[in-house]
Amino acid sequence: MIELKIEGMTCPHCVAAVHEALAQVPGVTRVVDVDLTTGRAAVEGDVALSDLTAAVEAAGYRVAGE
Ligand SMILES: [Cu+2]
Repeated sequence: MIELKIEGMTCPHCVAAVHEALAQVPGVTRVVDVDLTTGRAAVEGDVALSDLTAAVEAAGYRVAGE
């Protein structure tokens, strides 16, 4: 499982957008969680963190520490 911290989510619509963005990254088999309050996201699959970060940024959000 790969965990990342998302910045910029302010409402359930943001959570849905991030969930969708992560789910569409090749190699992701499951989006385990995207939490609005903590910003925590977790995905399963064989995928590079950089690809997840790129997808999150393309959706208009940021990954903490990247
Ligand atoms: Cu929102």
